[in-house]
Amino acid sequence: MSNLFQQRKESVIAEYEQLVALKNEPVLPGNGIYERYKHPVVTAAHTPVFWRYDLSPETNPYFMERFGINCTFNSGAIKWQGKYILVVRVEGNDRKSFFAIAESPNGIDHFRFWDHPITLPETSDPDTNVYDMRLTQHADGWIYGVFCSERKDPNAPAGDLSAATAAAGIARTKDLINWERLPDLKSKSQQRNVVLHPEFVNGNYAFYTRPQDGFIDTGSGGGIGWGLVDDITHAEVKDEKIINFRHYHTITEVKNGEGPHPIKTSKGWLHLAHGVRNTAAGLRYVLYLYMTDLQDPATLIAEPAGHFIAPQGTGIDGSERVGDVSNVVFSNGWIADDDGKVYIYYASSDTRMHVAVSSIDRLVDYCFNTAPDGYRSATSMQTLNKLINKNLK
Ligand code: BGC
Ligand code: BMA
Repeated sequence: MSNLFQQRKESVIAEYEQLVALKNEPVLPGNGIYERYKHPVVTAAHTPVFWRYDLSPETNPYFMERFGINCTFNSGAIKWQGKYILVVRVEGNDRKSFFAIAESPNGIDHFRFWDHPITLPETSDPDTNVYDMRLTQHADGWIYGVFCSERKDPNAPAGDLSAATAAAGIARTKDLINWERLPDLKSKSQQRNVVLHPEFVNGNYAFYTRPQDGFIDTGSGGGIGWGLVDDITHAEVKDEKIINFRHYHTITEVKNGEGPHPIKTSKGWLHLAHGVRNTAAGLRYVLYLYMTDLQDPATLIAEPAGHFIAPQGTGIDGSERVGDVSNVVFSNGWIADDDGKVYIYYASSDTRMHVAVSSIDRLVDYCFNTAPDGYRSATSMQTLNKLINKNLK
């Protein structure tokens, strides 16, 4: 065995072990709404060494990477058998993404991947790429993973290699190991950011949808939709109504979409979503919260103005603002723990995963006690003056 092989192998493994052993800590005092954590929780470097390297000196004498991992982001989340589980969107150097489970004992650090990525069965029309899985432990006893399935647009003109179609893929499992693939969701338009509501609604399954005009353009799509489905094994949304609208000159002007499924609280359903606006530097993705009625999850009851989490520069691990797709935060996973804590898992710039920690009480307080958008500079000023006057009285 060559010296080089042995040396490189030892230092690569040592670096990996050091990374997964790193203790995380909250960044204080923060804004009081949540605490960000100092280090990303999952990065490409958290993927096992035996995924990236051939460990045999005979076939890999230089100990070089044989399967490069480009990034790890947009993860679904669930608490499962006492462990904090992320279903991570892992993207290889070849731009294809797949799902893999990373597990932590405490939700904030020591995330380790399970040995194998998830084997996700294909349908008769194979996906080119799959990404952004939302996990739902449904009242029917299954854990569902709803994700985006992307395929080349069969009607693309010759020479157009970018035209694609997006649909909601559906898979389910009881053990997070064996997954059954169901037919993709049928609806009137393409779909991305589709999420399964955890409870039955009048005996039906309920989906949060995001109708869109094309692969990218949400155009007349209006916002986050809601539709009922009677048979999950042949899911079709026939009627979609918009429950959370996009608005001019807000953080959702260009697009929005549901994050993970909402959390049930005594004051209503607590939703996490993303909003997108366009800028001279490209699209800017931020996260926001809204609440809907406990009895009717499709009725909006509170929506604070503006973003809840936006990409930020943070300390030693570099800036959330910079990555493969810069100026993006995106979330499709959070965990409401038994003690009322909420672990919000978000990706920055399509590159790495972070956690912010809050509680149901704090997030509900934020939703009801942060003023809604008045849609004009003057109304924002009124909101601010009200607070200043109260404080200076
Ligand atoms: C990418 C997604 C992206 C989508 C729309 C897909 O090809 O994989 O990350 O959200 O395009 O831009
Ligand atoms: C999309 C999402 C994400 C991604 C974001 C920014 O529309 O579905 O996959 O994080 O764009 O690139």
